[in-house]
Amino acid sequence: MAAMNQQITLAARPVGYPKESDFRLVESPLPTPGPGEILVRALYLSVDPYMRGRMSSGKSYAPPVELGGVMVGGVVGQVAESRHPQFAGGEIVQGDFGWQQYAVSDGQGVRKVDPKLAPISTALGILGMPGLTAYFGLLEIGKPQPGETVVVSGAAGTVGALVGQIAKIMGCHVVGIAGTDEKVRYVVEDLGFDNAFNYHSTANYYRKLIELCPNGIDVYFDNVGGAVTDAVVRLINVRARLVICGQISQYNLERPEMGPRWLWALIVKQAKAEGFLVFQFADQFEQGLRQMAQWLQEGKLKYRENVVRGIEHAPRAFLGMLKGENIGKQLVKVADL
Ligand code: NAP
Ligand code: FER
Repeated sequence: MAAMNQQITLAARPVGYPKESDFRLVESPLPTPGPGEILVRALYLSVDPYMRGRMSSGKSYAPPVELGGVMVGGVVGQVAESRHPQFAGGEIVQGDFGWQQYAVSDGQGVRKVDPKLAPISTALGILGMPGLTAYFGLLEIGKPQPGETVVVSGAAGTVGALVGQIAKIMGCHVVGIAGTDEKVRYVVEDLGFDNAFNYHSTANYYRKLIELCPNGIDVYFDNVGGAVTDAVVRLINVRARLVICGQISQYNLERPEMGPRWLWALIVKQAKAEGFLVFQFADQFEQGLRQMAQWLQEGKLKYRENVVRGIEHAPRAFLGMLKGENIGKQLVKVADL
């Protein structure tokens, strides 16, 4: 029997929270690379919040996944066959190959991964898109200064955990907001945040923030939006910077909540709220990755991963990530090196 390629496709466009039945595991014939192409064997699939947006039909920075199409996603894999002059068989690469065991690529947007630098899975986390999001979002848009107070929501997540640690490197007072007591302990005890609180068990976010941010808030790195953000904004200082990175509290709502009612605070505090997409910094990615790798090697940055094994578990891992069930970057291991 010919070798087959297992893929996870989009079976239905979700309404509200996605369900496992919105995905389908299918088998298709193994693709073969043509001239100038490579065949990549997936080792790790990434699971990220932005994928929720790509499951809906609405227009965004990238087209939606088609019904029946392979789910999008970053992948770390090995070149199984190369007919491309710049890639050799056996090399480790990272690219947007989607949730499938094998993919053919013309090499566009494919990055070589150095297995000696760090574990190859980090190319989807700390040394990949989420790491770059934390790095450029905080430093280029948040512009944290020593002694300032930085608050980060989604604090124990892939991006948030790095934002807090980079803010500590910059000499800031760092307060995190996360969804469980274990996550709160993780960011304070393991990652060195000054303080954190659990937004599920805290009744009054505003009062808690007054207690944890006695000098007000200079930089807010927002991963979540909603009521958490409403409370943070009431405490911003003059010339504060609000970095709008994500709004995950809104991604699975059937009807989005009311928009922000806090723009008045931006006037009074002469503050700035700025949204960004990590890709706008593409021409600086190399420098960002170099700096993140150096901090990692110096032991100044820590990270965690939550790895499930088997492509058939990718949908479950994705749904779990959206609900905050994991600590650390969620990955799906598809094959051994
Ligand atoms: P992540 O934080 O590792 O995982 C998502 C986390 O969101 C969950 O662990 C959960 O943690 C939290 N969450 C889920 N529902 C929530 C709700 N209703 N309210 C508050 N928190 C909720 O994911 P990530 O990859 O690091 O991404 C973090 C954010 O950055 C996302 O909003 C993502 O869309 C955004 N992002 C933006 C860019 C960009 O270019 N702008 C790039 C990458 C990521 P809890 O247990 O704490 O609730
Ligand atoms: C993300 C959330 C949203 C992300 C990108 C977007 C790369 C962009 C959304 C849009 O353009 O509609 O986590 O990560």
